[in-house]
Amino acid sequence: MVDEIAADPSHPRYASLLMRHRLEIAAKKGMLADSALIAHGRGEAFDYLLGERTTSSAMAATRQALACLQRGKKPLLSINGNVAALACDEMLKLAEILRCPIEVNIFYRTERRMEAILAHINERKRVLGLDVTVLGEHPDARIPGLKGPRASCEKRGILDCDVILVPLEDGDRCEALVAMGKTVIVIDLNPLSRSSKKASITVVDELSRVLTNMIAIAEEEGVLAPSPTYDHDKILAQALASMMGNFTEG
Ligand code: PTJ
Repeated sequence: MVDEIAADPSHPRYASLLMRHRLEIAAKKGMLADSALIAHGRGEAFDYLLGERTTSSAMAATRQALACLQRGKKPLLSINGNVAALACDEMLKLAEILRCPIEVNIFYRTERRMEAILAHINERKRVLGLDVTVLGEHPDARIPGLKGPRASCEKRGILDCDVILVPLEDGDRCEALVAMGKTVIVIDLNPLSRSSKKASITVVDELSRVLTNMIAIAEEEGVLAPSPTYDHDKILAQALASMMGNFTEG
């Protein structure tokens, strides 16, 4: 049933059903954390309030994020279970455009999940014929200030990068990365989350929409210049106002 609906682009809930279907497939492959669907459901609820569209403040944040990634000395894209399930191809395409590595870095870390996620990414990389370095298999460093397996990372990847994109990130790790002096770019539909507040730049928009926008902008406009007047708190307040506006409009 879901297969049929997810395969029919004329269905009014096509985009949403497709994302759920991708999560179902990823769950069967052992890629997801037990709480992955809870996290997705929370994201869906915020996306409803947003009107399932990219707002002008989200687009401003997307452009600022892209500019910082393009101008970084060592940019890096971090990928977790949900991100690999929902937008693996887009992450790979963006990494190829930026000529930067991707690192698998998961919150609920197990060897089995790491293997399943890395296998999925490497398979999609092969199918798409992209030349992207995929890190995470051989962690040799730790993110300072974090305890447990979620601190594991690669020195040539997350430890040494200067600009990092961490979609759907947890608050602790976001704070730890900021404390390392990195420019931390979060994609999170919840403008009130700790990650959203603590990041250097937060895009309050749905993951696959953000990545599609970034790829299109990079292809059409080339390298962007960051705005010197970019205001993180103002962008978050505008995201929240967009949700409240939709709500009061009924
Ligand atoms: O694969 P792992 O082990 O790294 O775990 C990944 C999850 C996402 C399960 C883990 O990081 C987690 O529990 O995340 P949280 O704390 O639930 O935060 C996820 C945030 O992402 C929430 O604020 C959601 O609103 C938001 N979110 C969920 N789906 C999307 C999203 N934001 C943008 N696009 C989405 N598709």
